[in-house]
Amino acid sequence: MGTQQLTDGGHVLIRVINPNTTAAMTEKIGVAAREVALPQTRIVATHPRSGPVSIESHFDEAVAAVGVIEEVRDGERAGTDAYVLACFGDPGLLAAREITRAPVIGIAEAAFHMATLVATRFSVVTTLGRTAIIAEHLLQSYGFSGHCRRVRAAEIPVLELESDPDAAYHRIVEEGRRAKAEDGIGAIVLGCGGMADLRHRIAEAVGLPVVEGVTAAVKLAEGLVQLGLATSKHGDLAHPRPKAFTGMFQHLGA
Ligand code: 2AL
Repeated sequence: MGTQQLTDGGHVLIRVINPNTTAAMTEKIGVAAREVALPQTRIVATHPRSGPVSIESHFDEAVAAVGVIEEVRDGERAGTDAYVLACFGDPGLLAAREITRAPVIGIAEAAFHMATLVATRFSVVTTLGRTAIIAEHLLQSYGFSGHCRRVRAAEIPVLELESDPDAAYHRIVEEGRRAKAEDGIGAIVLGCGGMADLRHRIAEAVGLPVVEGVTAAVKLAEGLVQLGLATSKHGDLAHPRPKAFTGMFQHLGA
């Protein structure tokens, strides 16, 4: 079990799933995860075989969630100890928890939790204004609305974090500085998995604690494994009732 794995020299296998299919972003997310992981943690960074190249709409999220499920099914065959869902909408989070006993941590929920441990109030800086509602819904459903002053958008499409990272960095810093001046907050939460590599530079430029979800989620996942805490199989997170699925989803059925 987990406690032993972290104390007896055994490895802990964390599968960090980038729910979009852009390989360069998966690579970047894997690097950030490894930078903060314990020496005995093995990080496998993956993305679905099929799905959107970036996730910045409800439509993208719905399709990406199926890819996340496929990735967790693959992870189960590989003996995964914990999963991180590295997209800020946490797509497919509860469905993923239903099909594994291993902890599954979304980067938005991880970042919200950690931000409340270092500041009374925070603001989120995300990518496009149209996706702010996704973060706002999560804040509400996770119970963090009272801690978040504002979800701000740098108005950068997700893939611009890959194609023009310097311009993206400057836009995020600009918005972070505005948040610091106007929102009455103590910390910034970065609202996209593709911002993982920018966390130190942004924290330095804005002059506030910056909570980044991929790194936060890896540390929470390690903690849960070390404590031997698994996803509850009592109640709604129990394995889904076996049933047939038809057509292109036949392989997901019993
Ligand atoms: C994201 C994210 O983290 N990855 C992605 O493709 N879209 N979320 C966001 N708000 O931009």
